[in-house]
Amino acid sequence: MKMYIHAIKELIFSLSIVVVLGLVGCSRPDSEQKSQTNTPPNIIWLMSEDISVDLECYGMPAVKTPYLNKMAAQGVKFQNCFVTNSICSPSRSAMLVGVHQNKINAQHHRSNRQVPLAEGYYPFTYHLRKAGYTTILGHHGVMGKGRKIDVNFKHEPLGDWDGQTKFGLFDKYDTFTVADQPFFAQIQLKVTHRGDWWDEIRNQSAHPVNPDSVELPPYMADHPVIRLDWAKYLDQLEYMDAEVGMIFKELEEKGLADNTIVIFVGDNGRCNIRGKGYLHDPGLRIPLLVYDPNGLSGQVRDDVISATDITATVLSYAGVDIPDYMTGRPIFDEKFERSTVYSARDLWDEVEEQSRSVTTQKWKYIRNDKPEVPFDAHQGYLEFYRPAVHVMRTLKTEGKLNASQSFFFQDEKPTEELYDLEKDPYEEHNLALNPEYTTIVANLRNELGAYEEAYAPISQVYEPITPNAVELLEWVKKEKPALYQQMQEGVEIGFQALSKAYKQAATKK
Ligand SMILES: [Ca+2]
Repeated sequence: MKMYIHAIKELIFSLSIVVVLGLVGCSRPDSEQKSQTNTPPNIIWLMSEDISVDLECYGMPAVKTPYLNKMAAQGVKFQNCFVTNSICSPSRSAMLVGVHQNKINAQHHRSNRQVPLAEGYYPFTYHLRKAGYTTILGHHGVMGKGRKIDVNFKHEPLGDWDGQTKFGLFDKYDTFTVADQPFFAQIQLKVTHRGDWWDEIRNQSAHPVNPDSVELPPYMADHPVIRLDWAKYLDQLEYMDAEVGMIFKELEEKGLADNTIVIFVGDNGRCNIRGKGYLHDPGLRIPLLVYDPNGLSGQVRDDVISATDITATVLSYAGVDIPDYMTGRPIFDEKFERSTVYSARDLWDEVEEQSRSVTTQKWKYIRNDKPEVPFDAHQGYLEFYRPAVHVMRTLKTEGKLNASQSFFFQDEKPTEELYDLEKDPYEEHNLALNPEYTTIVANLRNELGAYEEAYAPISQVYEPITPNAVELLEWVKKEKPALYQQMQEGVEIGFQALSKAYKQAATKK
């Protein structure tokens, strides 16, 4: 079968050379020429970790992202693209199958890693491979090589897939070549994920972002530690932007630029207050840029897009019929129509959570089924990674937070939230209990109920991986009191290094 696909690919490739050569010397107008070749396009899916719409081309002050700006200017920029869950693995699970994660029972973070996908569901790479694509994971030139998968069903990075005994997602790692055509490459841009490298990236930057130039959202306290943390985040975005530039350069050098579509997205929102882990705007709204050398240029779209639509779009570019089971739809299809995105937040490490939301272009409705779990849930892992939370907890005890800033630190969550995203983009005014909006709340509540029914999990199996962050935090508190104190002051004390030290200490015992 593999041989057969390979032979077909070689045939398609040689035919495409004939087609291309055949065009030389013709005097058709440009636009007509573009639609003449039937060569399937190569597709590159770049996925940056933990970012909201914080790029220069989305209006973020103090950050310079020239390569992504160029992508936006020469491609299509989506203003209202939302993930279906604001944490890595559920969001990635949804994108890899093109189906809302709740429907395939992949909603609990880092769970069900030994449970095969239900019958009839496939990772989208399965369809691409059937259509003759070489599927590639990662890239030799990006930090950590960009091979993260992190999905909540049984899988292997490489190898064949039949969903019963074979669970491979990709054909190979790291490098796309002319001979791989048509190819699909998914490249993870990890630098933007919080990690021990953030300081190093900032220190090595020729133009570190000036903390005085950043603009903080109003729900964050204006404090030097928070400004510096924000500047560091923007430094990582700049590094990531350069990685994007490097990939475009490689496409040019290898002569692949004219037939390679590049899609850029985030996998969930920024790791900060109201971001990753929350159904508020910074958690759900991700950048989406699509650059098609033979497609639309300089377009901006305001309609709502679900991250699962990106998956369907990739299949559509590859000429694959969209499987009936998919909840995503191709965004460039003339019949594309979406007015709402359904998102959910469930388990994350030790924090049992259940919140659901419906987002439209104008409205965001959230239903919190566990209001007793506060937004600031003191989650072990996040204690290492949220300088702003530590600083703002202190400011709260000193009575120095305003209403918008205190919202995140309430003892309980509201049961329902409603925000007017057009008038109140920072979601500072919860309208859910305002009698003027009763009808809107009722309609969105119904809409959410319909989604819950349509996307009800096909199975209730639920096997989470036990996280070690809670024990690690206890250990740091007991064995490294000075570091623990620094953490309370907003210093990122290094989760990875401490995790290693803790494991070593545990082995010695
Ligand atoms: Ca992520």
